[in-house]
Amino acid sequence: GDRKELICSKLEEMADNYEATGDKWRVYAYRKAVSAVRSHKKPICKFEEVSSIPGVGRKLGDKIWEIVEKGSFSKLDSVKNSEKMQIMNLFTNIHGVGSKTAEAWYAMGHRTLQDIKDKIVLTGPQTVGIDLYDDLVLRMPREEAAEIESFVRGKVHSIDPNSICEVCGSFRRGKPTCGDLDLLITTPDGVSHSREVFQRMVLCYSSNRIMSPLLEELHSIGFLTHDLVSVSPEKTVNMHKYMGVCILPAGENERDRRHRRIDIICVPFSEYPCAVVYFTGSAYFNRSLRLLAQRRGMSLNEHHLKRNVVRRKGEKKTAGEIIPVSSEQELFQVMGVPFRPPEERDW
Ligand code: DCP
Ligand code: MG
Ligand code: MN
Repeated sequence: GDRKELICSKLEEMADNYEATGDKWRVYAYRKAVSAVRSHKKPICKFEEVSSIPGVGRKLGDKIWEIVEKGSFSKLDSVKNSEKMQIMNLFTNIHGVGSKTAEAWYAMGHRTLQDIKDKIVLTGPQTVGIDLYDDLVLRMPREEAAEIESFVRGKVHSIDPNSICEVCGSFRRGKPTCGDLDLLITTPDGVSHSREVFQRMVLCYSSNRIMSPLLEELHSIGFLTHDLVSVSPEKTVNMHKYMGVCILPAGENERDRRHRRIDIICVPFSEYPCAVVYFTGSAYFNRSLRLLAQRRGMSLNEHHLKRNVVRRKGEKKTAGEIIPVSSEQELFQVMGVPFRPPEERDW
């Protein structure tokens, strides 16, 4: 029979292990292979079928074939069972802890969350990450993400009915589970091609009149329970950014609610299209899109698309000029890339 789901879950697990050790290239290769196998239309029953899948090299092909033949993946089993890997996974699953920090803690002899609590001076976000470990380690079902989204959207619109509140991230890409909820807020200003000074005024308006009261209300009703990062536009470039933890009010029939991660950003209307594309991701897709822009003498980030950017040895020689775009579609079009719906933006 077809073993696609088994193959994908084993490769995905291996990618997670490599992520915990900081092996970015292997993470990339394994994730890419997972998506290649997923989108492969025919069942995988013969070795030739494995090696014919684009994006699967010979080495990974052998591994996939082992899973098809034996139903198991010996390399995964040995890596997964190693004490070090289990602890690296434990540590990197703490919010705010990457592979380098985990590695350092391991080298210092720490082995459990209790060791970390007792012996490490943690950052604010890491403290939240440990306190809420059992909740934050889980991805939430799409349905719950939708509930959170409509809850916050309701609050946003009661503050300003004209503002736009768009859910981005993995939710917008149609994923069945989400690591967090990513919300983007903006207010139409009717003058989207206006000067930068004006845009900043508009952002400060949204930030003061929408974001600040929104966050205050969400805190006061107990929906936002912990803050991770909060950066207002005075400190950052044209973006009000909030990262935190929320919990939905318990309904009549729900089991106990869990804490969930939420990110909310607020941007000026003129930057909305670039911000939506950035915040929708995936991070891999964003990287490809930026590289593509570079090859065409443009540059793309979460704020702008620019033209006439001259680079020498990767270094920018001219800053270029902003190309105003009014929608996602227009952004793709100006870049000369066929439009891709969010569901097709994993790569
Ligand atoms: N992003 C990016 N580069 C990063 C981090 C984020 O380009 N290093 C962009 C693309 C992501 C989006 O921001 O899709 C949201 O970031 P998340 O970390 O919330 O990632 P996702 O929503 O895609 O996945 P998850 O379900 O794990 O939250
Ligand atoms: Mg997300
Ligand atoms: Mn996020």
